Amino acid sequence: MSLNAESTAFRSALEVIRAVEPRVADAIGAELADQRESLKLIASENYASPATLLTMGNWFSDKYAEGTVGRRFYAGCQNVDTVEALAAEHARELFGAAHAYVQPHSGIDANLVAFWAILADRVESPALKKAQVRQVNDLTEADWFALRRELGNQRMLGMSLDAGGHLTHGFRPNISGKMFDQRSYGTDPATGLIDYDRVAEAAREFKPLILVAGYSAYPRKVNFRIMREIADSVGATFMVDMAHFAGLVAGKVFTGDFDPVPHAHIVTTTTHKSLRGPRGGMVLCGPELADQVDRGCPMVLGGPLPHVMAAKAVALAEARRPDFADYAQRIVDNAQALAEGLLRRGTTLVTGGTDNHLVLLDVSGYGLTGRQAEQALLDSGIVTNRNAVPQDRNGAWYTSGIRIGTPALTSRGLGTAEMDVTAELIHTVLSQTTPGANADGTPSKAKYVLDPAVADKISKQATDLLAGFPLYPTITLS
Ligand code: DSN
Repeated sequence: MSLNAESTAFRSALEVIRAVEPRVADAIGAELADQRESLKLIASENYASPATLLTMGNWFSDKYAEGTVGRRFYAGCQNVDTVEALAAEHARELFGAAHAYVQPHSGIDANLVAFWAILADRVESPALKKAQVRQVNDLTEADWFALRRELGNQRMLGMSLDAGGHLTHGFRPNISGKMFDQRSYGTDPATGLIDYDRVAEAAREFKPLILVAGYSAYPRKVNFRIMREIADSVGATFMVDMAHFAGLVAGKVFTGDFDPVPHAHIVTTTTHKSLRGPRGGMVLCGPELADQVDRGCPMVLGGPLPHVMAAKAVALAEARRPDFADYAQRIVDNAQALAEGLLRRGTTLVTGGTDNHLVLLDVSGYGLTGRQAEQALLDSGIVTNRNAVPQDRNGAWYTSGIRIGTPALTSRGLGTAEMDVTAELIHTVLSQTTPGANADGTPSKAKYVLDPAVADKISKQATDLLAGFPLYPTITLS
């Protein structure tokens, strides 16, 4: 594709949008300008390719397509079948999975599909068999009542939130916490690492139906072979949510015991984080759970989004190219360089470093809460997010941590030398920020003091750093 084709496509699209609602066209242009100028270190964000972005803006959006490929509840789905089948084929080939379901709209949706596939397989199917009926509508009122109680009375064991687990792994503010009786495994307080013996002990005591592995703020690899052995030892279904590190699995940075696909009964992911695709979700599994997974819509999902499934096909095709493995390795090299740069400057890191795409800073050493640090960094052109650290004394709102990740900056082409500069910028901001006070003089967990001249200087240095690595270099909007 030539330089001009991408620019022409986006410029033309904006012209069409501007004719209807110019403020939206302006906001789209402003968002590109903001993303170009800021040092994006949010571990869950990335930059999708122009091809992936363009695939989402078309008439596929207008089509209803409930059902699965070749078996729809609407007529006229032949072209949707083409893109959904392509996305699933690319996903199976890329991850070496027997089955791929590409309809989930997000990570939470993918997890809900997985939970209900497991519940259907482990709880509903045996109940139907026992009652000698084919489907739930054929159950007596009494049997249906008993099944509903049974479905709502199952156990899940997942990683605790402050150790880096995810809200959708059975925590009360999320639907999963209302569906399941949940217990958490944490990390070793001394090392910050998962203690597999403790996980096994918790599994033996709690006897969960589902053992969940996966994280959104744990900076280390997980040994999925050991986790599977633990699941097997208590008869649990082993589920891995690889939303954060799917790109590292796709790029063969995580292999063997660290690749979840050969070890888990079911794997869920988003497609837009380290995988660098469109916003969305996906489920991978073996043949045993495939039929139940394919019932995701209408079980828990609204109608599939064909334009997004088409974009998943494009992004997954990109991830199957040989250069994606190089990209995935550079994500980890960059995260390690960033961690080393911060450690050299005296920053405290949870687990003392990283072996994936993210680094978790404990900013209490700077005398700050995560919220104060996040805002001071933002003032300085560095976009991060605050995050709890293990045994966090500041709770989930203010926190004591800052989570940073390298997928986005690696997509822009920044390398290990630039990560050292980034570490210097972060350290300068944090060491020059002090906690603020409330109006009554009491210490505030949100307010902070940072000399605007320092923030401006760091912002300028961040912009200078990024100038050598233009974002979407083929696209000029004016
Ligand atoms: N929002 C994603 C993250 O930032 O990790 C996961 O939900």
